[in-house]
Amino acid sequence: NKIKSAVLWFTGLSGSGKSTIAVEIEKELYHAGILSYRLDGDNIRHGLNRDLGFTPQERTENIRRIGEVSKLFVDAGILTLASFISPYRKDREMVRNLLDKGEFVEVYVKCDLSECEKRDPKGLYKKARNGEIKSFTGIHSPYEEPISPEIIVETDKQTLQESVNQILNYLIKNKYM
Ligand code: GGZ
Repeated sequence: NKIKSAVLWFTGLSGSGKSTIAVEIEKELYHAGILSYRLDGDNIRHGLNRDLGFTPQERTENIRRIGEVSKLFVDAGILTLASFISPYRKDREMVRNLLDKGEFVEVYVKCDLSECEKRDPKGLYKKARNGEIKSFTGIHSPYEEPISPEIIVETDKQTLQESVNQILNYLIKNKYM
C-alpha cells in the first residue's frame, strides 16, 4: 500500500477559493511529511506561460503546458496542487488523459458567480463589468462545470476548514496520504 502521487487539479471561477484551499492543503501535506508543490498563476503565468493571454486558444495552451508540467512533477513523486480556472472541460480531460488512472484528482471549487463577484479580491470583476477587462470568465467568457469530478467543495456554503477537511479525507481514504 504505497503512497500514490497525483495532481490535485483545482478548477473553478476566479475568486472561488482555489488558491486559498490549495495553500491550506499544502500546509497539511507538509506537516504530514508529504512532498508537494503548488502550481498557480503566480509561478506559471508570470514565467513559463507569460506569452499567453486569455483567448480560448491561449487558455487551452496554458492548461496543456500546465498538464505536461504536472505530469513531470507527478513522475517525480510529488503531490502536485494545480489551481487554474481551466474553464474548458475538454482541456481538463486532456490533462486527465496525460496521466495514469488515479493520478488526476479533479476538485471542483464550486461557488456562485454572484458570490465570487461580491468577494472580488482583486477588483477584476469590477473591471470586467466596466469593460476594462475583456473575456473575463463568468462575465463574457464561459466556465464549463465538471460533470463528474472526484471532489466538489462548495465555498459559498462551507467554511474553508470544512472544504480542506473534505479534501484531506479524500486523500487519506484513497491512500494519497
Ligand atoms: C479570467 C483572468 C482574466 C480573464 C486576468 N479571465 O483571480 P485571479 O485573477 O488571481 O485568477 C485569474 C487568473 C486566471 O488565470 P488561469 O491561468 O487560471 O486561467 S485559465 O485557466 O482560464 O487559463 C484572474 C486573472 O488570471 N485573469 N484576466 N480574462 N481570469
